[in-house]
Amino acid sequence: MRDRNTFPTILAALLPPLLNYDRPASLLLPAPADVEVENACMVKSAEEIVRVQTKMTEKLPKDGVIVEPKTGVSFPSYLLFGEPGGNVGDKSCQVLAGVGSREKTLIRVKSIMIYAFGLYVEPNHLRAKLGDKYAGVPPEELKYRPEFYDDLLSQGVGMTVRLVVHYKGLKMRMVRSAFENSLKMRLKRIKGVEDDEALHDFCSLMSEDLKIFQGTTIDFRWQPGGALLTEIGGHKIGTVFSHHLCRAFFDLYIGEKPVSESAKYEIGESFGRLLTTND
Ligand code: DAO
Repeated sequence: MRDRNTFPTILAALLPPLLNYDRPASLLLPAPADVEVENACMVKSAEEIVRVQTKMTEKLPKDGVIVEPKTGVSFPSYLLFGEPGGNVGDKSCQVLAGVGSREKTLIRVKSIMIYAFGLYVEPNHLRAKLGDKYAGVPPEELKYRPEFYDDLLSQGVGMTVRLVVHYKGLKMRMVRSAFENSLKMRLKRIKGVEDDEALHDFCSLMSEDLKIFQGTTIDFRWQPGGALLTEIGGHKIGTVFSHHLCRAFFDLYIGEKPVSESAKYEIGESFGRLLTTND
């Protein structure tokens, strides 16, 4: 039988008219049953989510957002998932655990700010996967334990990284090639080979036809079952099934040599707080 992790497939390709695609919407296949969010945090009220988020990060969202200080980019304190227009009570949520920014140095002197990012987590999923092992460990201590991040990455906790483009000259081909290089190195460490079909599928989603601008959001969501969903400007671009790819992707933000060390520890501490509170 074909193992989904060995033979990753792009399962979905949604074709937003705004993004100038002309592939038929019938290419969108239903997700397999095990992609349903287990232990999903179903929404009771927006106030309740904000309360959980505030406890977790000790940052008070102002007008429902938290601002990344270096870029001034605002991140909503939570993301809701479910049918568009459906009841709020039928949606699941992820809460913001930390924010950071990505700088690159050009020709060794000039530093440019490429994007800001925020990492969101599904609180009940995190507790279900790692509560038994880490509840009670002080968050300020937990954030420095490499084993904690290894567990987060190997357990496949439901998380989303949202990038918000800051650099005005950014093109999709630059994003694709930067991800390809960064992910190859991480796959080599995780899987022993630097290239695979999933990475190829993932990079092929980032077509040059997709136009991005300052302020465009790019979401990468790790879904149960080892699925990496990409959305650009709120439009689903595709899903690639591969545990190794999901792990390599999130390793960029909470693994070894992360994009921003301060953001990684902020996120780790927030996760620690979530594991020690019960709501
Ligand atoms: O942060 O390493 C990473 C992941 C991907 C970065 C995507 C954007 C990089 C663009 C570089 C442009 C340089 C002018």
